[in-house]
Amino acid sequence: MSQIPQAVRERADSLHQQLDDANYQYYVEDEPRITDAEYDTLLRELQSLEAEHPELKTPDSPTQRIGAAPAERFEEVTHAVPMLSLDNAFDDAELAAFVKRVADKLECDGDTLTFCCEPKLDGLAVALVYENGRLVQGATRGDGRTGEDVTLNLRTIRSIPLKLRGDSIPPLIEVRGEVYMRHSGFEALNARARENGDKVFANPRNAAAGSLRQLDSSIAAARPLEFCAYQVARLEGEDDAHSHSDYLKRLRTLGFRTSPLLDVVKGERGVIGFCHRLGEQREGLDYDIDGAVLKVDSLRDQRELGFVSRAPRWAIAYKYPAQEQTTTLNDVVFQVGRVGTLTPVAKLEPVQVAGVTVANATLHNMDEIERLGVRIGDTVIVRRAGDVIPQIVGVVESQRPATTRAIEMPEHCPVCGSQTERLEGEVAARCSGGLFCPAQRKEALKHFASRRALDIDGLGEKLIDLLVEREWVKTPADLFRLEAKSLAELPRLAEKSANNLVNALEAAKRTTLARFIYAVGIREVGEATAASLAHHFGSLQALSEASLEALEAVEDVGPVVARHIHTFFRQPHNQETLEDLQGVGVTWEEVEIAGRPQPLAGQTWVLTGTLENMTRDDGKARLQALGAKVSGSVSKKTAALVAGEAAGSKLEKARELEVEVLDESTFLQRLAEWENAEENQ
Ligand code: D41
Repeated sequence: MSQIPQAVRERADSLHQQLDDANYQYYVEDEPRITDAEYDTLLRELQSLEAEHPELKTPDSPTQRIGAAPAERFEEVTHAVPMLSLDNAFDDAELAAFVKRVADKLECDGDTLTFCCEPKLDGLAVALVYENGRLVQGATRGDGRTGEDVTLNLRTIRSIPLKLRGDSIPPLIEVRGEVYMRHSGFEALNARARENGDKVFANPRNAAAGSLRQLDSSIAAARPLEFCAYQVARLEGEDDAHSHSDYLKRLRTLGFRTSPLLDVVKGERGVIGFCHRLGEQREGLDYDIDGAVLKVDSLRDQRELGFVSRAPRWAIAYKYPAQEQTTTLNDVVFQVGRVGTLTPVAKLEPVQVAGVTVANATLHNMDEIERLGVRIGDTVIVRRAGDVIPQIVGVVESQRPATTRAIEMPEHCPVCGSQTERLEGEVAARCSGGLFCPAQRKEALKHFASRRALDIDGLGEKLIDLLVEREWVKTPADLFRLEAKSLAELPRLAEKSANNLVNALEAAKRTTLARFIYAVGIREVGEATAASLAHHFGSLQALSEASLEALEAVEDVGPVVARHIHTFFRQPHNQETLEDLQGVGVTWEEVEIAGRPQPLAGQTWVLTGTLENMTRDDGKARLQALGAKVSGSVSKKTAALVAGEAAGSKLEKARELEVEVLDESTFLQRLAEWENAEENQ
């Protein structure tokens, strides 16, 4: 065996330690101190040292998280201590009853009882056994008595220490916790699967379960799994814990992540308060929780309370209403959008999902239907999270009746009867009727009148539907020919609001070129692109005459959008509409284009999370129009991070690096200031 030079050994040890520390800072402390790129550089250096000197390659090396040779099957593992299940509580009264039961049994006052409260992660329970600080076995819960040996897969998870930290390492410890996947990791995984034409997962839990059950651990290694510890099931050696929360503290010092949201509270009020507070935070978390777990904190009390059947008397799971339910897909209808896009909408057997009755869900497009393999009559999984439109995320194929039927794209528009067409390379089919189709006419008018377009006050969706149905309005210009006298006859409009509407229409005639371009509804020309076009060309005339090459020269305009714009201005009926609008008095000031200032030139910005009032692409385009570069990752050079709802690791990183963080409303305000400064030039 070759002698390893001392310096090499020391360097390897130091790298090993730095990488372990980085994982600890990232996963346990939620405070990364080095970037992913720096981590990778250290890891590669260690890998190359180990390649030169294979003796350095110990089983607990950070390089050993890459997966091992595929197994043929998982071995069975009998849990030394059974993994219990939990009783459930579904409301405050059941929580109160739990506290009372515990207090009665202990013959004490419920208000003095201390509870350790944790979020209930929606993943998979696993048990990890460490001997003398080394991970020797990891198993799934299975039926609670026997599970499967998934050690090789668990070893790939960076938040599971391969070697325990600190200087009070027990000869034996069994740690239990949940393996789960964050939304950000899940979305990225599904996006990759979609690109490769692979099967996508219905939710993060299924993705985590599927990953943990991979016989080839190199596949598991590529999945963004995480681990959060919640119990010490066995411990030999020094043990001075008196409470569950003492154990959780010990777990942290040993190198495990425990929930940052856990809290120790007193009595019924404390427990109920925790569950409510957590419920409010739930939407904003980057991972799924399905409730809270409430545990009597004192270990002495736990021993006294003991178990009933397979569940401890000293703990309970408080369950939030499920965000997913199964129901029957009764039918699929097709809705016609502004540019004629036919969107399949699922008609469901009404079902309660997270407290709301759901009877419709979006199916996005035919590709999605094909991907899900869903048929009319199927039992489907519906998901409703937050305020988003309910979605169908999966099919229960085992419950498919013999009588299902395929979902077919209609050959004729359900609204106007025109032929439908599906163009090469597009996922959506469209009605070819154009503005002849009342559905498209309505949607086009709604868009035209909307706040970011011509902003016509008082012209709501219902009113537009009515105006189109009565055929009073066929084109946007018709709006400006409406008279207060006739409007006042409409069932929904009193004389006063008819007058107000006419005044609002008059006021809306004075607009900006950017708004006007956005309002006329060119395919794929959003607010930001419209603003770029207005600035670039300066006049409608110049824009309408621009060649494809000239259009593609505009920042943010690619070949597809350029073609849409080009085609739009070459349709005689669109030209007529534009002339007609100018004829009824819609005007704007020509935009000064030379020497446009770029207040953000030289700056790099990052957008993360969900924005409510714009898409991330729009935000990006508007920043770019101001001269900024927009990047996907936060670094020391980032000028500012815009953090929408449910921002995750990028936000953490920005805080760590003390990069300025803007919420959406501040961002909008700043954009408006900069953009107006430009317009006033
Ligand atoms: O987050 C969880 N899913 C979670 C599950 C948690 N935070 N704590 C838990 N505590 C227990 C006891 C009280 C038995 C130590 C649990 C579970 N059990 C559990 N998970 C699946 C079955 C039981």
